Amino acid sequence: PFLQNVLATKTFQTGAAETRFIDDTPSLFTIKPTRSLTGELLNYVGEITVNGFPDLHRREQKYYPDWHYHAQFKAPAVAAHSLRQLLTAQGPDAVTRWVQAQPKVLLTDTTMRDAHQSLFATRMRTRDMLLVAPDMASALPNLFSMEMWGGATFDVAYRFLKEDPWQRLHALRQAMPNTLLQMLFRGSNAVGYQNYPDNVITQFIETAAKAGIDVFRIFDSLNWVPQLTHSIDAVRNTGKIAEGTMCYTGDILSDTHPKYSLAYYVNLAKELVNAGANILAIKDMAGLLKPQAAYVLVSALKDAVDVPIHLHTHDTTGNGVATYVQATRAGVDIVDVAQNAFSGTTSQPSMESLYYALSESPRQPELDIAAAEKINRYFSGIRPYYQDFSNGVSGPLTDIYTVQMPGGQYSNLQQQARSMGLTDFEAVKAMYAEVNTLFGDIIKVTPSSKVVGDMALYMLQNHLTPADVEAHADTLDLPESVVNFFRGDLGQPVGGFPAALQAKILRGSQPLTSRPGASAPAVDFAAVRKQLQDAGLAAPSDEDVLSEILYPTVFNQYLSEQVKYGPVAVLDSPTFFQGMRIGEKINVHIRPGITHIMRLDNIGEPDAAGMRTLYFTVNGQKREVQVRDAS
Ligand code: 3PY
Ligand code: ZN
Repeated sequence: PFLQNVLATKTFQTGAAETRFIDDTPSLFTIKPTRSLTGELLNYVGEITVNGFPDLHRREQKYYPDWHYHAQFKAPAVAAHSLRQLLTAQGPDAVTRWVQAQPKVLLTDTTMRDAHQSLFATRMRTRDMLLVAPDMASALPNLFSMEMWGGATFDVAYRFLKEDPWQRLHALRQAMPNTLLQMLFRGSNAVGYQNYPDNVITQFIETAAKAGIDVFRIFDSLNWVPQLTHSIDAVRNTGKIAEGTMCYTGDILSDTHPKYSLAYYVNLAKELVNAGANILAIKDMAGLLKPQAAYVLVSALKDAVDVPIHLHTHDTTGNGVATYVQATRAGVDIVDVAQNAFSGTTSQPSMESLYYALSESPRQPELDIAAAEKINRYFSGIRPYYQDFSNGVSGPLTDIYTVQMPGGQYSNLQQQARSMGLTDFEAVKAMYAEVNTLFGDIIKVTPSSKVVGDMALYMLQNHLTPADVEAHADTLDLPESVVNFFRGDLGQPVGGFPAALQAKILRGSQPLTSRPGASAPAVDFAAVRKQLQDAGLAAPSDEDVLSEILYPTVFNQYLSEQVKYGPVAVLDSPTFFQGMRIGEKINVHIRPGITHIMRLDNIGEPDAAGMRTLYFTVNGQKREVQVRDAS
């Protein structure tokens, strides 16, 4: 019963803003709503106004600096070489041949995925993407791709933004028809934190490809190739582009991390290309790849494999642009950058800075810099909406060269630590590095980075040293993620597990040495579909079924919140995150041709039961909403 209105409600998810694009694209609203749902939206606005957004301190909505964005780009001219059209017409090999034959370094724009994941805990809303997406496609027609999905965006969309990530994908697909859309895929962990059975991985890839993903960047959090091959095969079968990915850790030019030598990466690259990767990605998630190392690594890879090399870094340590310049000199084909306002520190290096850093280079990217700077005005305008979720990093963190914490983890672990009463993040970072050594110097990226983070917090909370853990691991109540890791649930780390520690942690039980996905029973999709139907979702799509499999609790919470609060994705971001001020008036563009004008007239005092009445005027009619004041 809680799902009665869900189908109607779900169709609103992309019904975003006052834009020509949205008005001109009625197919975003495939099912007509049966009623206006204003009451539900008022419930949401009332709740946030009184009690604040979950995880944020309640306070009155801020006043934002005035900002203006009037980019008037021409309608998306079909670029002379729309890679998306090339992929559709001739397949992935035609795209990679084109990339290799042209002389410039190409760019992937990560603003809509990794940049906000790494700066603002993944909170960028679909509405704020859709308002600029058609302009971005017009202004930046020569990008290799736009990374806008995958990683943490999937569950955060449902969990915190109360919107459907699949709808985001469909809407951006429509908004940028000639741009290759790229996602980050965690190999056997899909867009989750655990291994999934092979049939779930295949089904996810097929469904995402159908919904509009063109490039799948596939990585494994331990660089364990057997965990990648199934996903690479599945992507190849869809005719889309498979980027086989090596996660970079250590330092190839020093002997401090002997497992992660140049020879190690060259061999790994060959294995990935032999496994069918169309492109080879280097994923430097913590910003450890120094400029000269980038030169050496890319040069060696260009000699070793004959596919394009795509380099991803984070600017955490402050040398990102220098790393890209050296990689460009060595012949890297594609690099990942973000718009100025969403670049730097834990995010990607700036697109615009890199452009200027490569002045006079024959490989300087094809970029209309004035157009890019105009697009950047939009992102500068929305950035303050997300400031509350910032990780607080304001400059380079060179200690990350030793701590090796991924950009995307930096803010998450801070929040996790604070919630456990651990306020000294420097101590957390130091312990993180010690845990890494204790675990045998492993690759740290989602989800293996979470294992290291969980263990560091656990040790700090329990005042344990690495020596204590080595001595007493058989009696300690270790975090579940740590025990699962040592059991082999995430796969096998480079060089194997530290044997003595593993034996103690597992207390006699045998670890897995084979790929967990191979032995996991296949999921029965029909049964999951039936379960959703029984719960009241009339016609669950393949997308709904996958969401239910990956994130059952989060997905069900999302569905019931849709019933309670309606299509909250249509609200502007200041209202969505902070509610309304008394006297404030907002326009809510529900769907083409339907705009509600809402004003908050007053807020009553709490009654004996703690309920406040909020008085609104909606399209000239008085409306009241009751909200429990949780303070
Ligand atoms: C993710 O898996 O979400 C990442 O961005 C890893 O770097
Ligand atoms: Zn990243």
